[in-house]
Amino acid sequence: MSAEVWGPRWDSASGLAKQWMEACVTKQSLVILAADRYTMDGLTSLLDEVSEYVVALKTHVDLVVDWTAQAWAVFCEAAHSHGMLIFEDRKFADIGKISRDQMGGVYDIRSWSDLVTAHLISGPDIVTGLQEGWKDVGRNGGVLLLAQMSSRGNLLDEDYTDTVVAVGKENGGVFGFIGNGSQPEGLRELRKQAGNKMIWTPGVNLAIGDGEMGQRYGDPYEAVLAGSDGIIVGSGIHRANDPAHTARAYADASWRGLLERD
Ligand code: 5BU
Repeated sequence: MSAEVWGPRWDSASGLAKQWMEACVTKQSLVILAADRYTMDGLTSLLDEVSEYVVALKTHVDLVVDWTAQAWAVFCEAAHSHGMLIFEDRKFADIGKISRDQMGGVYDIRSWSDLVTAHLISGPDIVTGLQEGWKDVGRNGGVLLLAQMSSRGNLLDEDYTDTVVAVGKENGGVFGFIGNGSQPEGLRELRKQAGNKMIWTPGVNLAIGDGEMGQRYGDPYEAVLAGSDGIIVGSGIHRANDPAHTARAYADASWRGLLERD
């Protein structure tokens, strides 16, 4: 089944990419939940409600007002036990050495994250630094480089995207790229360049159009058809009246896209 739905990329995938592809097939979903809730209780109840349809949990650890290391460890353990990858959307951007050290610190991201985001603006050593961070605690992880963003007026133009992809696709520490889910044409181009790397896309919502403060939304099914391997959904799920029912709708749309794409 996995080889059928993922095509030739299945055979050449390994490590976290293969784990992701397999978990998507198990849950028949490509949904990454952007769990942008601000309390541990809010996060925990959201996770309980939607875990059946969610394949990765995207966090902003510094949003949580009552964060403690112990409560966070329990929360991460729950996500892992539901077969999810944990993805801290930290958008690292510093030099390699500081990025490595920022994987530790108060939040100790290296000890619970499987994936993190980074800008490539400071150069390729950021990927080395982040990988060293995971190595420091005997864990493996993967970096998602921001090749595009979903917000209007962002400065990641086509030349920048091309450079990020050219550098990132040759780097074993790079799991994949963030693409703009609101623009299928741009995603199609990104897919052509990205080789075997993953493309995960924020800026998707079943209600397409403009979001808050410059966020833009495209249709999740269209994003997968255009080349997205994972749809990042935040408010579309966590603000829904019935998050479980809605998460299922996103899972179905993403899975249908994967089955139908060439
Ligand atoms: P939303 O509620 O579905 O709009 O949440 C989107 C999430 O994805 C939110 O956590 C952002 O930090 C994240 N995001 C994004 O919206 N756009 C981007 O280009 C990147 C991340 Br990178």
